[in-house]
This record gives sequence, C-alpha cells and structure tokens, in this order.
Amino acid sequence: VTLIRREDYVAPIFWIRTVDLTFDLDPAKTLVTSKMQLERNAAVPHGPLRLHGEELNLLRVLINGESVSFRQEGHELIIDNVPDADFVLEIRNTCCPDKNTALSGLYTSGGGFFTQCEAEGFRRITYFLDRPDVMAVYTVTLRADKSRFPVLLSNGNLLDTADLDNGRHMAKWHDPFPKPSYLFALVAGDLVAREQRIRTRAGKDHLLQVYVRRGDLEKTEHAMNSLIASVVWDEARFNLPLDLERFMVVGVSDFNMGAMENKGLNIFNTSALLASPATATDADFQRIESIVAHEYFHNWTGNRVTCRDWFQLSLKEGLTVFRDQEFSMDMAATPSARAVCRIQDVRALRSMQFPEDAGAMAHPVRPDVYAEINNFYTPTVYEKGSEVVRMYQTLVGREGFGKGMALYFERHDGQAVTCDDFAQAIADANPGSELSKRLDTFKRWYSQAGTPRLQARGQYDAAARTYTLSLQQVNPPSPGQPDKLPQVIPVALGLLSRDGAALPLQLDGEAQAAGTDRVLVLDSAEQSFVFVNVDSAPVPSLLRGFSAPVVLDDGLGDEELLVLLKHDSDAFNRWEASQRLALSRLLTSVRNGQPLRLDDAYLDAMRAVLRHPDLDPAFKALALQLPDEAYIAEQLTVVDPQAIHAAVTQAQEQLAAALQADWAWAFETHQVSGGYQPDPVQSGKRALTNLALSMLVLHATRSGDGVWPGRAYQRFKDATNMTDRMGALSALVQAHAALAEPALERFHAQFKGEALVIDKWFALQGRATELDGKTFARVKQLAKHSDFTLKNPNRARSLIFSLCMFNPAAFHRTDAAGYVFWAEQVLALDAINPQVAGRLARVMDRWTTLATPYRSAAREAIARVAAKAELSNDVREIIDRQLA
Ligand code: BAL
Ligand code: ZN
Repeated sequence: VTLIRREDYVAPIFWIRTVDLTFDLDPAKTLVTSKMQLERNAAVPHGPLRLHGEELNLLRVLINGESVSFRQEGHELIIDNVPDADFVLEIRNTCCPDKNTALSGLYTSGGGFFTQCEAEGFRRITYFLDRPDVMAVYTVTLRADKSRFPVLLSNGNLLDTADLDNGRHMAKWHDPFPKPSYLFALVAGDLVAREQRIRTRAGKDHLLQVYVRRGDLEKTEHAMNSLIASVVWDEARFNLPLDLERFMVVGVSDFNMGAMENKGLNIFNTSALLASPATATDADFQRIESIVAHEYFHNWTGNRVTCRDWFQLSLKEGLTVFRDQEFSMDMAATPSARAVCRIQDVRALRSMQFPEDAGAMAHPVRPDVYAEINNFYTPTVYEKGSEVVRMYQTLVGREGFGKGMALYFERHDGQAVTCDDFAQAIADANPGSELSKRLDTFKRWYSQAGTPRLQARGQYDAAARTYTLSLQQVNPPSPGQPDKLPQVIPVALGLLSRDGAALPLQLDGEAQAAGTDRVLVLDSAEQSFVFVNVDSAPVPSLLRGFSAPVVLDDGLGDEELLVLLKHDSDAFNRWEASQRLALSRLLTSVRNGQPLRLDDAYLDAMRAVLRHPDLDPAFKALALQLPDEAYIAEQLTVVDPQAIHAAVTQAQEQLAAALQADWAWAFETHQVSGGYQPDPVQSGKRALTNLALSMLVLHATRSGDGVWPGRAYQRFKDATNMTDRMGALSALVQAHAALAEPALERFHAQFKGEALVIDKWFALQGRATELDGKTFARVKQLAKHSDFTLKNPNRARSLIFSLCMFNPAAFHRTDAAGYVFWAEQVLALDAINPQVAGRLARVMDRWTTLATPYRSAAREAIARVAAKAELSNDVREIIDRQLA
C-alpha cells in the first residue's frame, strides 16, 4: 500500500472557486455534469492538473468549451496543458449508485439516493480536487423521476424547482459558503419531514427539518428537540449562531458512520436519529442527543473552519466531541448528572482508546502517516482529541477557552487550517496562562502516541506539617516512537483528611490556601509539590474529573480508596474508587490463577453505595458495575481472556448473592412512575432497577429459584418502554435463564418490522455471556438467519462486531474457531464494504499480548487475511500494522 505522510503536504496547484453540478439521477447509471472555475495557485510551482476519480466512467473533458487531451493514471485524471489564466473545466461522467455497496460516494438505500463524501467519497461521484483545502461554492441541480424521488435535497438554499418531461422533476440548490468536497451532499427519495421554525437570539428566523421515510416521522421528535437545544446552546456558550436559513437532517438505514455534518444537510444513520419510547432505550436517546449536537456543532468547528489536510482530522473531530460532551453535561444540569456524563465518557475512552493507544494501530492525535484515511476515524482522533481540548480548557479556564475559540474564528473563518493554528489561537487569547507558558510542550499531545503513565507518591511530615507530592511521568514506546518526551499533564486534585474533610491547599511559598480544589501542572519527567499547613496525613484525590488522559498510579490502598469512595467531593473520583476496589480484586485473582473471593470490606462498601440516601441512582448503577473485560485486559501484560471472564463472572455472582436483599430493595424502591421521559432522573432509576434485576435473575438462576426469572419475564412482556423491556430481556439472556428463549422469540415476533430493534435482538445475543460455547454457536447460527446481512453496516455490527469486539470470552476460544470466524467475516465484508471491514479487522490489534494458545492462533488468522491477494487498502493497512 502507498503511505501518505504529513510532512509531504503541499498546497494545491489549482483552486476550484465555484462548481456547478448537474445530476441526472438513475439508480443504475447516474449522469454527472460538473462545470468548475479553476485558478492557478500562484504560491506554488506550475504543474499539470491532477484530478481524483474512482469507479467512474468518463464521458468528456472540456476546457473553456473546447475538448482537451488528458491521461488517466490509476485513480487520477491528468491534464497537462491547461491555460495560465483562470479557466472553466467541464467534465461529464457516470457512476453506478446501485452497485455502490461501499456506501462511499453516491449510493442507493431503501429506494432513495444518498451520499457520503467524507473523507474521499466525492471522487467516486465525479473527478475533482478531492482534498479539504480546496474550497468551492457549489450550485447543484438534481433531476430525477418525480414519483419515485419526490424530495430532492442538496446543501444550502433552494433556488428553483420545476417539473420536466417524462415524469421527471428538478431542484436547484445553492450553498453560499465555500466548502471542501467532503461536505457536499445530496439526497433524493420518497421522504417526509418534521419541521420547526425557530427564531434565534440574533433575531433571525430559520427552518429546521428532519427528513425520514414515511412511518418514521413520530420517531423524530427527540432529534428535533435535540437540534433546537444544540442551536440554543452554541449561541449561548460560544456565541456561534446558525448561519443558514434552512438546516436539514436526513435519516438513512445504510450508513457507515453515526452521522455526517454536510453543510446544511446532515445525513444520519437512522440508529443515531430515530427514537420512540417503545423502540429506543435511554442510552439511544442520549446517544441521539449527542450525535445531533455533534453534527450541528461541526457547522462551525469543521465547516466554517475546516482541516487543511486529513492529518488534522482531530482539529475538527476532537474539538467537536469536546463540544458535544460539554453540551451533554450542560443538558444534564445537576452536578451529579454531569458527573455521570463524565464517567461514561471516560469509561468509553479507557475501554476503546487506551487499548488502541497501546496496540498495533497506535497513532498520535495528529497522525503522521496513513495508507487509508478511513482507518483514522478513531477513538484517538475523536475521544483522546477531545481530552486534549479539555486540557486546554483546564489550563486557561472556561472563560479563557471561550476567548480562545473567539480568536480562532476571528482568524480562520472560511479557512482550512491545522491543529497548530488552533493551539496558537487558544494560547494567544490567554497570554501568561499556564498554557501559553509551555505551548510547545503541550503540543506533544498531538505528536506523541501512547498513554502516559503518571506515578504519584505523597509523603507527610508531621513535624513540619507538610505534604510532599512527587509526580513522575513515563510514556511507554509506541510503534515508530521508541522515545517520548514529557507531556503537559494538568493534575486536578484535592486532599482529604482521613475522616473525609476537604483540606485547604496551600503550596510552599504561597501566602494563603487557594481553596480545596486546584490544578497542578506537571510538564517535566519529575516534579514535586510541597503543601504546607497540613494538619494530618491526607488522602490525595488526584486527577479529579479525569483531568488528563493518563494512567494514574497513586499507590493508594483499600483504606484510602474507601475514604475517597465515602467522602470525595469529586464524584468522578468517588466512582473511580469503586472501580479500583473491584479492579484490584479482579486482577489479584487473574494474576494468581485463584478463584475470586470478594471480601466483606468490599461488599459492605458496595452495599453502602447502593443504600446511600443521597447518591443518585445513575451514579450508583455506574459504581456498582464492574470494570469491563477490555479495561481489565489493559492492566495485564499477558492476557488470558478466559481467566478475566471467569474472575468477572465470579465477582458478579458473589455481588449478586451477597447483596441479594439490597438488590431487591433497590429494584422495588426505584420504579419510575408517570409517563416515559428520557431524562437523567428517570433514566438513572431505570439503570439502577435494570442492574438490580440482572443481579437478582443471575442469583436466582444460579441457585435454581424461579421467582425472579418469572418476574423478569413478566416485566419484559408488560414493559411500556424499550429500556425496561431490554433490561428484563437482557437479565434473562445474560443469566442463561430458561425463559430467555421464549422471551427472545417473542421479542423478535413483536418487532419484526423495526430494523433498529432487530439490530438490538442480534446484538444482545452476540454479547451474551459465554456458557459452554453456546453463545458462539448461536452467533454462527444467527449469521445464517434470514434477517441477517453483511450489507447493512448496522446489522453487521449488531451481530459480528458484538461477538468479536465486545464479547471476549465467546470470541477467544482455545480451538481458535472465533478467530477463523473473524477472518471469514473480514474477507466477506471487505468484498462489500472496506470501511466496515477495516473496523472489524481492528479486533486483532492487541493479539501480541494474548496468552498461549490464543496468541499463535490469532497470528494464524491474521496471516490468513493477509494472504488474500485482493484486499482493500483499508484492511491491508490494518493487517500490515498488526503483523509489523
Ligand atoms: N465527520 C464524520 C462524522 C462525524 O464525526 O461527525
Ligand atoms: Zn465529527
């Protein structure tokens, strides 16, 4: 595969200033006519015009109305003789939307036309300078059969519509904002829209529309509400208004990503858009709110200011994830609900991004090299990128960050820029800040891969009444980066007395204490901080709110963790203490190969959390959940997935048994009354009752008692919302209760016509705890189910990814059958949809840490995939890295 390097960036030789596109839409063969105004870039040496194009049939090329000679080499159309002066280039080509199973470019889904152009899909529609630093003003004419495709949409404002001959009609759209080709979109189909007119703070009127297939309209209310809330929030928090008269959102069932931020015409995977209480869970509602917000926020962070090249992807993605996370926290409103958001984000970061950062595909937030950019839409670029943005805010303060954002837009509106430009704007808006003092060191977060290890040790001197906190950082080697330099690590902290009081924090040399909560900045390999006037040996609460994406080793034992669990004013660290108490026990059992026995100290602490009069149910549910198996695996140098699973299962069973009466109490006392609302209060109660129910059913099933399984089945049948229905069904399935089978059958029959719910049905079975190989056998069976297809990414993910990515104990088998299955599925998917296949290939990123016999079997499976001659770039790059 050809590698593309960040250091090789050169500005384009030509600019495309305007483009006039006409589409004669036909599923089998669509005719595209493109008229572009080009201009030489005076800043770079002359050269031929090289346009990108893939899977296209070229019909003609004209310059200033005259035909011109050209060459085609690989995926490039090369024109050697172009005028020096500005010129008009006209290209005509066809493409085949019906055959486009890769879902990149122009494709059909459910009888309609849709596009996905990020990152490099536009070149599958027509020949173009398909790179984000070429920004043009688009005018788009769509022509199609009126009865089959009554709705014709593209970016911007609708200029004109008309009926044509032969039952066809046309619509003409104009987007006044220059944009890169990856933000182009068109939609044509038989769709209906929920509409809402809003007046923004600036006094302007806007039309918001959510387009879906007939029958799905009632499932768009939540998305519309989320969109309105996003518009209001971005104006209030960052002064960023909606800049278009019309803002459209469209749902499509075949989609590679969650959604796409095309200018004024966001296209959504239906899984990230449609929700009703009967078909979507609380988690779905929450995810939809955050993705609708994410795409809307891209309108400024991504669209008005875009990326110069794809290495800068985190410029828009890290920043926009940060913005959507902040939005979700603000929507959650109460401090406790905010903490729950933060805990969920960090949990996801640690179970998805930390393994990536330690594995074969480890890359910096701003990568230096790629073969296929689609492989770099990763947790590192997105979630770690967001943590980096969060650290800016921590270092310059919330207000300072707002100023930095304002300066960023003042400088760069309408431009395609780099992560350095962003960093500079935040720093320049905050002279003298902790960030500006060490901007170059801070920027190592963009260039160094890997998760830094932060070691903290405290020493109390009773005579001097001082507490010395020594911090040390090490960042282990990553592929291609054997040696790392120290990074800037903001350490938010507090000190607690043993009885839980928050101690004043006064550093040596300071005249007085600065509150009980502050941020230390570590920017070298080792640094010590001396606190004075400390009355007793404190318990440190470090990295509050997870103030940096690092692995913390603070050396705290049970006794200190119990103090934090009971008293820390920082809810995140309270949760963290609960997880560490569990983790140390799980790891001891796994490392020693001994059965796990949960001790009374731990069980009493968990009981106290569960029974706590003031803690929120949502928080309790998170604190009582055990760390997930992927996160446990990350703590080990040699990973035996079966040993981890055994320990987790034992812990779960003991937690279920020892707290049985408490679970029953929690279940009975947290029932939701009144109509369904996906708000934090109700969803917190549902999370806790569903966790309690799963514990009760687990314990009952293990001890041969039928009462709770029976109640769960009844609840499953009678549930008035999907969260409770899934909760009860999942409790039965995860416990392997006898009633799981009839419940699964009933569920399938009840939701036959609801694709997104059938996805849940597959996913639940794909993620079911392994018991004597039954789960794996069932997944293989389900892969032949008449409802199953690899062609729909949601469906492929629901079954295959659930097993391979989220069910380690069912996947990692001593007979290697899981790996063989993986190889088959990667190859089958690759022939259909390389992007999705690439994602599935990632499952083996961490194969080198596996214990015998998994390791050698995994290698063999990877080699099997590698041996296939015609692999996509996507899969080839990942496999190459895994075998490097
Ligand atoms: N830009 C790709 C989809 C997203 O991150 O919003
Ligand atoms: Zn995004």
